[in-house]
Amino acid sequence: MQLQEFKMSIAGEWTGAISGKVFDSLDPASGKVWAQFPDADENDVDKAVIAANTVFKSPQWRNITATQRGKLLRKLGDLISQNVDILAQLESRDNGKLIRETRAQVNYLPEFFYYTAGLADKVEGETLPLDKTDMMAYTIREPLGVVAAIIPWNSPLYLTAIKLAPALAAGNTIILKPSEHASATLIELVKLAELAGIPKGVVSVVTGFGPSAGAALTSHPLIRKVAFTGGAQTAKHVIRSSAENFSKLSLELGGKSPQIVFEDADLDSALNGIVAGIFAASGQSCVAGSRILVHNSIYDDFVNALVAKASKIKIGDPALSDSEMGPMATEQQLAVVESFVKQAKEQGAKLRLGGKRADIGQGWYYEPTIFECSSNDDYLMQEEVFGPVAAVIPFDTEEQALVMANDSNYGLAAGVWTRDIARAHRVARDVHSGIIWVNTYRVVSAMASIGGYKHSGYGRESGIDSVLAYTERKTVWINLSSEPMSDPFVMR
Ligand code: TXE
Repeated sequence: MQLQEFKMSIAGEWTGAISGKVFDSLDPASGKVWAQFPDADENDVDKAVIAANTVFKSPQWRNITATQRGKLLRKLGDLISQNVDILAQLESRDNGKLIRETRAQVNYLPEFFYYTAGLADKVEGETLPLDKTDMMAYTIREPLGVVAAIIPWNSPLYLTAIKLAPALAAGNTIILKPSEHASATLIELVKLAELAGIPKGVVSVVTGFGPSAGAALTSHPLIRKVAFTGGAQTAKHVIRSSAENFSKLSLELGGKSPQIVFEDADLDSALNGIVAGIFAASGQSCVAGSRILVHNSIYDDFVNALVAKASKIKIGDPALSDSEMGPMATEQQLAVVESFVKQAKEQGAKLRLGGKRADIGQGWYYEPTIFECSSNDDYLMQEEVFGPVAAVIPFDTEEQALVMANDSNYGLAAGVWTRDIARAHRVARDVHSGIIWVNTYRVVSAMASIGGYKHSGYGRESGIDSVLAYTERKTVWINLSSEPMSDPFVMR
C-alpha cells in the first residue's frame, strides 16, 4: 500500500509545514502507517490566522451576501453528495469506523449544509420596543471574525459540518484543526469547499498535534471563537486560552449517558437501542449510552439477553460491509479501555462479556464488554471510557432511576425505554442532559441541537439557532429628538 501524502491549506494555498516536518497517521485496522500530514507549529498557525483575518476583512468575502453564502453552502452540500464513497472510505480508513456507518453519516452530511444554507439570510436584527420616547434602537447581527474548529477523531466530517456550515452562513472565516489521528477527510472537505466557489482562504485546514498546532490556534489573539469537540481535560486548556483572549467558546465534550429500561418497555427494541448506544462505533461516541439502568423485575432476563446479543456482534475490518464493530481508532484509546476494564475488575464489577482485545491478528480491536455494577458510585458508572464497555445496574423505582441517571458529572444524552407515555415525558423532563431519546437512540438531525449539561460542555450546535452562535449582536441607538443633549452627568 502506497503511503499517501497530504498537504494543508493556509491562506488559500496547499502547503507543507514551514518547518518541513510531517507526521505519520496509522490505520487502526492494521496498525500500520498509511498517510503523512504536515506537522504544523505556531508559525504555520500564525500565518493561517493572519491570512484568515485578512480574508475576513476583504471585499472578496464581505461583499458576498448572505443569500450568496447560502448558495455556496448548498453547492458544497451537492459536492459532498457526489463524493460520498470517497469521503466515507477515507474516513473509515483514517479512524477505523465501519464503512456502513461512515457511508450513512456522509450520506446525511449534505443536509447540515442545506439546512444551514436556508438560515444564512434569515439572520435578522430587531427593532427594540424602547421605554424612551425620544430614542429608537435596533440590533445588527455581525460575524465574529476568524473562528477555530477543533475536531476530534471519532466523527471528523460530521463534527466539522456542524461548525463549518453555521460559521460560513454567518460570514466568518474558519480554520479547521483536525485530530492528529484523523485528518484526511477534512482536507478533502476543504478541497470541495474551494470547488464549490467559496473564496480561497475562507476555509483553512491546519494539521498537527494538539499541544502544538491546537494550542497555538486556540490561544491566538485574533481567534474570536473556538468551537471545540473533544475530551474534558483538553477542554480545560482551551478554556484557559479563551480566558486570555476573551474568545467565545462552545464545548462539546464527553458523557456517561444513561439508558433507562423500564419493565414495560418493548424489550427487543430496547436491546437494539442499547447495543446501538454502546457498541456502535466501538463505543467511541460522545453520546455512547454507557450506563444501562434496568428495572429489577426484568433485570436478569434482560441482562442475559443483552449479553447473548452482544456476544454475536461481528468484529472485523471496518472496510467490509458486514462488519458490525471495527477497531478502536488509536492504540492509546485501546490502552484506555484496557485500563478501565482492569480497574472495574479490581473494584469488583462482575464481568459478563468480553473484557479483552479481540483476536483479529492485527489492528486495535476490543471485544464488546459488559459489566454488572452494584453501585452508581463505581468508577465504571461515573467515568467515560469512550470504548465498547457497558456498565449495567438494576433499579427498583422511577425515582431511584432518576437519582442514578442524574448522579453524574456529565449530562450529554440519555435513553428512556417505556411504553408509558406519561412516564416517558416525566423522565425526559427530569433527566439532566442536553438530549433525551425516548424509545430510540443516536438519532441526529440538522434541525436538532446537540450539546450538554455540566461537564459535557456548554453551547449548542446544529439546529435553528446554530448560526446565531457565530454572530455578535450590536445595538444601535438613535436619538430622535431635535433638542440638544442636556445634562452630561446623568444616565439617559
Ligand atoms: O481528545 P482531545 P483525545 C474523549 C474521550 C477520549 C478523550 C481524549 O474520552 O478518551 O476525550 O481523546 C486537540 N489545545 N473524547 O486525546 O485531546 C486535538 O489535537 C488545543 C470525546 O483524542 O480532546 C484534537 O484535534 N487543542 C470526544 C482535539 O483537540 C488541543 C471525541 C480533540 O483531542 C489540545 C474524542 C490543546 N492543548 C475524544 N490538545 C467527543 N466529545 O466526541 C489536544 N487538542
